[in-house]
Amino acid sequence: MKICLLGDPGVGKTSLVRRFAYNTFERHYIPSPGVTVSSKTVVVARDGRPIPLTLVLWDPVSAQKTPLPYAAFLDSAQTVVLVADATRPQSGLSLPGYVEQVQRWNPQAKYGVAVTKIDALAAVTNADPQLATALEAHVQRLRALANALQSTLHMTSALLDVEVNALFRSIAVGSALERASE
Ligand SMILES: Nc1nc2c(ncn2[C@@H]2O[C@H](COP(=O)(O)OP(=O)(O)OP(=O)(O)O)[C@@H](O)[C@H]2O)c(=O)[nH]1
Ligand SMILES: [Mg+2]
Repeated sequence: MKICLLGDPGVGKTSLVRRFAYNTFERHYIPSPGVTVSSKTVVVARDGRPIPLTLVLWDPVSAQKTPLPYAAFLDSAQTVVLVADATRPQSGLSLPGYVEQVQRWNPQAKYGVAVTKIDALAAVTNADPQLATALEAHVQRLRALANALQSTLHMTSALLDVEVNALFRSIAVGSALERASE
């Protein structure tokens, strides 16, 4: 199944994929060019039987840098993962615009919402206590967006390997259940 990640530059899309597919983490920020496609096979249960499901992860350059060929990236994607940075409230603002594009090009798509870098929250709010309220409101907005999209929200850290597997597994399990009911 094809999964496409969308989010602002530097929110941690590539880091989620790296952690999930290769179990590595890179501190050095290398902005992604074009699109990187990775895959990982997970085993999920369907009708009580284990079945392998290959997740093909599309990690495109951020649309804020290069206009995305949404038609090509979203075509046949079952799920779009919307990604926002827990430490930057403005990183959630573009997500409704991405949703509009997804609904335009691939109205059948399901969603996941990932909030990244939760390991860095304490350091950021200690340095700037005023930011704490804005960050809470940011996560509340993301939670509301996830609810509106009938999606789950995962509070992740690619650095510490928190909820990264859970994010992609929940997408795989959702897809397997759906196919089982077809
Ligand atoms: N502390 C911390 N830093 C992270 C985490 N995930 C990513 N980063 C850092 O955030 C920066 C950007 O991460 P990327 O994964 O390259 O972000 P991206 O969304 O792919 O960025 P673009 O490709 O430019 O759109 C890098 O320096 C990462 O090391 C995390 O869970 N915790
Ligand atoms: Mg990237």
